Amino acid sequence: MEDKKTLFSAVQPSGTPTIGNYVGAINNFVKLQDEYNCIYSIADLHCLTVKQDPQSLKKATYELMALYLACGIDPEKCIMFVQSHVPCHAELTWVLNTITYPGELGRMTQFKDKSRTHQDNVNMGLMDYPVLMASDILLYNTAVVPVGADQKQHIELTRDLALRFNNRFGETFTVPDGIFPKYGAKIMSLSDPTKKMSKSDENINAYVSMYDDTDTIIRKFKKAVTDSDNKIVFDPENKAGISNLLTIYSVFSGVSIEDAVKEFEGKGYGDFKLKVGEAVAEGIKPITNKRLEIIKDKAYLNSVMIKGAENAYRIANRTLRKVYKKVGLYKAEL
Ligand code: ATP
Ligand code: LTN
Repeated sequence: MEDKKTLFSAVQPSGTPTIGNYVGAINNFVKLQDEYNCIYSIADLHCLTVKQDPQSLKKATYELMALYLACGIDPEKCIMFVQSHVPCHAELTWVLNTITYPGELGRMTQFKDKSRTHQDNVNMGLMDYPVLMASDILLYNTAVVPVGADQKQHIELTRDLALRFNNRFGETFTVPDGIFPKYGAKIMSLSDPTKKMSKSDENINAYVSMYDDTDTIIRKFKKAVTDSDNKIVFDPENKAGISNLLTIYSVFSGVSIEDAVKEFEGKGYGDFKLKVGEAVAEGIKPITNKRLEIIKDKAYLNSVMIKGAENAYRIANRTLRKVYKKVGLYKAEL
């Protein structure tokens, strides 16, 4: 690999990815692939922390790899792999667990939220989720991690664990930085613009899936909750719904938010919502066409996954051996 910094990120194959995942993460994965040595994972082990239908999880994993490729992530430039194909992730998690305190995991906003929404299944994995995420990142000497704003706390914990380990056992891990998109780091729900758009929302009108067709996308934007004063201005605090739509429009049309505000000056919300829906549908259409092509080619998709896992394993295993040595695990050699 060239002398570039390493970048790592991942998306969970839990349900269908939304335009929030695209704007907050995948779209930036594509943009950053020339500047860094990029490693993009599909975090299937993370998914097990909430109840999954095994068949759906399997399908979603395969489909997410097709989406990565359809969005323009290039397997010749980046390492693309499925987390569970590289056993080092689970192994490093065990070691990092021994320097992590239950208090710091219990404080995590995502853990508290998911404990509330999945009351029937508050399991140890849900609590340990951020340690597995730290392992993902630290195995690859990662310098930067592009994620949406909701992952800020997990990146902070990753930094704390890297520093704690380095202090106790000597310089081992690179301490990573999170990078967040300037606009769109938190795309909001279309039915409640005070809430994050989430693929696990039970109301399907709350999110636009990357797998939705043109009519569905336009219908969902028509229904988007806004306010009643009919002014199109960018003010996320007081006009969350309209500002969210402006952000989405800007990302999908390539027009800046300032220019979008000018474009819609004096127009009604109905017109505006239709234009946003059309821009998103137009942006998603070529991705969908490509995705449906790629999905048919199982041999190609599997070969990308296998090559990715081999390349990832080579790097991850080197780090894991170093960690085992530092903490004093005996290695038998002849
Ligand atoms: P779930 O809803 O199942 O908890 P999620 O979509 O929140 O899943 P991931 O699939 O792991 O979680 O998210 C992958 C990436 O997408 C992360 O970088 C996350 O920050 C980003 N992301 C998720 N939702 C949004 C959103 N609404 N706006 C911007 N970025 C988002
Ligand atoms: N927890 C992340 C997904 C994720 C991730 C990672 C992101 C798993 N491992 C490593 C960046 C780096 C989420 O967005 N829910």
